[in-house]
Amino acid sequence: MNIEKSQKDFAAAQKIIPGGVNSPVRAFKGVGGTPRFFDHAKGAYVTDVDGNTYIDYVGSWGPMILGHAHDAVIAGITETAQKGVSFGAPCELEIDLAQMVIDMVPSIDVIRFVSSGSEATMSALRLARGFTGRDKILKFDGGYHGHADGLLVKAGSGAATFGEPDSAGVPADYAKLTLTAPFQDLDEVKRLFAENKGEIACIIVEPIPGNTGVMDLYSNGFLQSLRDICTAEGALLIFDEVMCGFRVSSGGAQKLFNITPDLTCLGKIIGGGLPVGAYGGREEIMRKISPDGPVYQAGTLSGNPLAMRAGLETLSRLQDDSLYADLEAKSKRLFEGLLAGCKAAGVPATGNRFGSMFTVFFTELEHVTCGADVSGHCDLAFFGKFFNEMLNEGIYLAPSQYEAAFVSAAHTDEDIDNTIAAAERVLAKLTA
Ligand code: KE4
Repeated sequence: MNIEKSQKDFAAAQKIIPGGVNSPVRAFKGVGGTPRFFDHAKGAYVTDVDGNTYIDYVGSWGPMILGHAHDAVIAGITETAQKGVSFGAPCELEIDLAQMVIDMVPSIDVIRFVSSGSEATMSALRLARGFTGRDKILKFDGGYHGHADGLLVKAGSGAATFGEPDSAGVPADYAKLTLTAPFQDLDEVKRLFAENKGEIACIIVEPIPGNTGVMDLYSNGFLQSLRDICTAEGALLIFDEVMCGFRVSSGGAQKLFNITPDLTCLGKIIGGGLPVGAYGGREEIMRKISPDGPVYQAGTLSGNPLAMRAGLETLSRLQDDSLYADLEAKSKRLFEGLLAGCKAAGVPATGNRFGSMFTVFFTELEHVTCGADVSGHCDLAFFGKFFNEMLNEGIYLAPSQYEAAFVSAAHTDEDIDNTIAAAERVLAKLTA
């Protein structure tokens, strides 16, 4: 496969942009090789600057659930752009998208738009602290909620369990306000609440984690237990649905599981590929947000008409449950086909899937249930080889074992068949 232009572009980009990318995972550090520079995309396909076309399972990390450059989304953006892309003042499109999200996500009475998932979670945490008057927050190892300082924290070593910064530049004293626990570890969650009685403002959790690979927190009742603990402790339960919101159902994971959070963070799909994030929840909580209340949050481009129109054209096509039935059927077939291919090739693998988001893990484990299972028991080197061989076969997967694959409405049965066939060839080659 000729990738000369991507190689040249990458060399040029690295001179003037950190790592040559504007978001670290894109640099292929986890898998090796040269990141592809894309020229255009349509439906289920992306085409790089060398003219190579791939079946895309990244979908811009989730937003492209309808497929790339959907005709109606492009038409809507084009029409709105002619009338101005940002006013820095209210516009009716903000009301339209707010109402659409509120109709789709019953736990949201009031919503505020921002411009990224990170802004949504950062704002939701400040709101939880402002509403409860408490300073500490609890997140989970392997839970990713964007790059706000207090969220770049992993489990602290030793019994202290105070967080340690996951990134340079995060003050240790600040990170200490972030408590962490492993996924599935209810005893640790209860211990932290007992040890920090009345001090924890919220739990923030991806109801379907997708940033340490896809995890299942629902089947064993863990998610419901978090709901019960927050209710009992007077802490807020924040569902970070930036990735799974509108991905697994028209009302996100909370509709699928029938578990009601106090606040929900959204992003990705809600903007249809343009920069939109949002946070919302019960009226009594959201009215604490400026200018109604004392919790400040602001944004120059929040609610701009162009991004609002992209979100409206996308979400309006997700009201139809038959779309989710189609996504479920295609994703199930792909997921099971990949695992069957691994089994046939004698490659130990397992996986987790909810709707059109899934992860296949190369591991001897029967189930992968938490971040430690991935970091300690998955063959990351084999994943890197598999990723690059699939790339050469024209299949674009997420460049990390810690990510999810996304199927879109634009993927055809033929795309699924071709992907499974490519995986079978790659697995045979890697085990020869
Ligand atoms: P953004 O600031 O990247 O829009 O959203 C942050 C975020 C918050 N919450 C969840 C559950 C998320 O998955 C994300 C971002 N997801 C990653 C993919 N694992 C974005 C890709 C990237 O970082 O480049």
